[in-house]
Amino acid sequence: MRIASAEVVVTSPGRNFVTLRLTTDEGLVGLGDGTLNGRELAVVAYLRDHVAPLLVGRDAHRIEDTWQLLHRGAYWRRGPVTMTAIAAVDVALWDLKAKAAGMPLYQLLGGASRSGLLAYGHASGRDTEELFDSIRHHLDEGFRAIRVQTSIPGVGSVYGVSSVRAAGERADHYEPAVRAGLSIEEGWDTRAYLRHVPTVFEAVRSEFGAELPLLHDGHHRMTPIQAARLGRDLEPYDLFWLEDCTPIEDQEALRLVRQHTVTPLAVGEVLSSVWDYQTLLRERLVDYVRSSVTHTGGITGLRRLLDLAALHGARSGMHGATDISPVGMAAALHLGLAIHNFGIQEYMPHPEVTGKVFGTSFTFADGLLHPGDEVGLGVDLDVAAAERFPYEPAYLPVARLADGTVHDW
Ligand code: CS2
Ligand code: MG
Repeated sequence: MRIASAEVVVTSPGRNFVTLRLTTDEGLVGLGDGTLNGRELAVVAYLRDHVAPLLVGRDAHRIEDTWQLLHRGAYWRRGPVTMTAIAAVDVALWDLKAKAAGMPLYQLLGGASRSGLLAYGHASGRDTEELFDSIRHHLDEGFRAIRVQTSIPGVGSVYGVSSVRAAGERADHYEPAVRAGLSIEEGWDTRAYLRHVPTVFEAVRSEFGAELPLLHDGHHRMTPIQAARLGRDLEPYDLFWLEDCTPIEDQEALRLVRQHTVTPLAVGEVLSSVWDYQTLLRERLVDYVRSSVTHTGGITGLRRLLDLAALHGARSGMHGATDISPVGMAAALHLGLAIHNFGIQEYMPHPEVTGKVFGTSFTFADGLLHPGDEVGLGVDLDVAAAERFPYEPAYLPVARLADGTVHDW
């Protein structure tokens, strides 16, 4: 089964997506997600100009060899652009191999380890009333775990809460990448945030009870001691996890957080390889690995990382925001169904228009996601429809403190 062509499809049904489409000499098609939010075209160039010429003519069955060729053979290793490009190739090859074998990908990865994947949804609000409405919406949709993000009094628009309300859209609809000429700037005040967030979780617990798994994303904004304080102050509300509480480049920072709180910690959506986790896992500084298939070298790269995580008592918590395409989400579900140390799956459904380009077979019912039983990944890409939604530059916002200092968004 030789690779006959390698196409990079860029489309924007609702938001920008990059997909690698491999076609074999037998006419089989394999898809891989290469979407890197706000820097999409860097991966497009990496794939089109440097990787695609290496793939044509290769034996599509040699997945590990191709992974090593793209990782070691590039000489320059790791990083979000490289590992997203490798991921697109890897997932497309796994899609092909499962199609050639005539089975859903999860069967090829060892079969199902559970009946479905617990998913968490994004509830958000500018105030408690809006937040409660959003939580009720998600519970009505069947979610059994909820991530809670709110506005911060006196801070203006912040991560996780929609500041623009488009007609007909739910108040909690949120797409962080803004289709504007340049990145918009938002304010930030960590001390106001630290005072406010515990009061929000107190209100949510008293309204929705003690059992509902609740998650929160600190989105890389706190210093180690601020994160330690928030983790401690949230302990009475028994969070499923506190995510990305500090900028992850400083891995040792989590030692200080661990010293002060038992609130479970999730990190890693901006990390892109198993090597990035050595300190985090060896020292058991993380409970949930947030890396995605799309940004961590594909199924091959992430499975290796999750195997190491399993040795250190950590579970998966794969990134599943809307910038993970339907192809990337399907890959996450197949891997998540097969691994033993599955924890939870983030699920931010794509807008309806995305379905005009991507046909998917994964399901969400009673709070559980399932990849479906179509052969391969179970995702189709309509290339003609993709052309009707041309790429539009979009940037993630930037955060600035009151004195103008750039802060982690
Ligand atoms: C966030 C993401 O979902 C999350 O946990 O951290 O929404 C993140 O901001 C975007 O994926 C960035 O592209
Ligand atoms: Mg996050």
